[in-house]
Amino acid sequence: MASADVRNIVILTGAGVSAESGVATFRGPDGLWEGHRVEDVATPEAFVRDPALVHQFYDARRARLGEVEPNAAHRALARLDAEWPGELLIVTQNVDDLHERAGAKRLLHMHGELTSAWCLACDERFPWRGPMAPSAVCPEPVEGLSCSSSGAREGQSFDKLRTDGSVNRCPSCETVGMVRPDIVWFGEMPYEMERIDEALTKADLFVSIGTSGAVYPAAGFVQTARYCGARTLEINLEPSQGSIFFDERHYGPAGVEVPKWVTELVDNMA
Ligand code: BV8
Repeated sequence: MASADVRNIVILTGAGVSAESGVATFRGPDGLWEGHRVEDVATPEAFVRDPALVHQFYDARRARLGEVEPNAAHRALARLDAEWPGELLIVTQNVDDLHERAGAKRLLHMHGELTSAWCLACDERFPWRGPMAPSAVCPEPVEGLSCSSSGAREGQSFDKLRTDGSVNRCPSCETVGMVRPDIVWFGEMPYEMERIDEALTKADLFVSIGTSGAVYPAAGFVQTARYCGARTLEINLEPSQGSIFFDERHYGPAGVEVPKWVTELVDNMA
């Protein structure tokens, strides 16, 4: 695909782009998600039914971020982002922070982020690190030291925390127990759909990387892009559920195929 006539690019990524970093993909061989049925951990109903289980599930995935690093696919996309003179938007379904840790800037998380929290009492969103489960308490206070390790925000004094010990406290309205993961669950509206649609309608090239094409509306983006005249490329370990909609397909590990594709594109840039 000659890059000469390509100006505006939209790249959709899924769990496959983080697989080589050791982040579990969506559905394991047993169809379960890290041992859980999706409906038990990634739906608003599940959060009402068993918030402790949902917090435990996301606290574990948030902690895992500290044990993984971006891989060659993340780095190649960050390079393309830095060097591409035309429009470029990386739309990720992933809630991990590996794209931005690799340096990608023109990036949006349509399904939310593990490192972000949402207070249901005051509707504020804010960065979050560490556990969020209301049962998780702050470690014994040490004079003058902020307990960033346990989810409290920088500079937040201890005194207030000691009142109930829970880390699940909103930094802006101080409500305890109403902070939830800032993640788009099934049945909830994905983030920034207008911005995504606008980029899809202007795209000359739509590229899908490491996604099974099983979850909508993301799985429908290729058809929107095609309908608006874009050329379409799939890079995946195996054909996805939407592979018939792609003009070109590169099958193999993202850590190999993505750097190859980026080098070809950048080297042939006009
Ligand atoms: C909504 C956050 C209203 C949580 C996620 C139309 C038809 C049917 C159903 C629906 C429909 N429209 C809506 C639905 C319902 C539902 C849905 O799609 N259900 C599916 C299961 C049938 N969708 C929703 O509920 C969405 N909301 O529709 O709201 C609306 C309607 C219209 C317009 C706007 C709004 C919300 C969905 C979002 C749910 N949240 N994530 C969390 O992560 O904790 S979805 C989650 O699952 C991921 O974010 C991702 O989106 C999806 C997983 O898919 P993949 O990332 O593709 O991962 P998977 O493991 O499946 O595949 C990995 C692929 O990588 C494989 O192909 C593999 O071969 C490949 N691979 C593996 N290793 C490598 C590799 N490739 C390259 N290299 C490797 N090394």
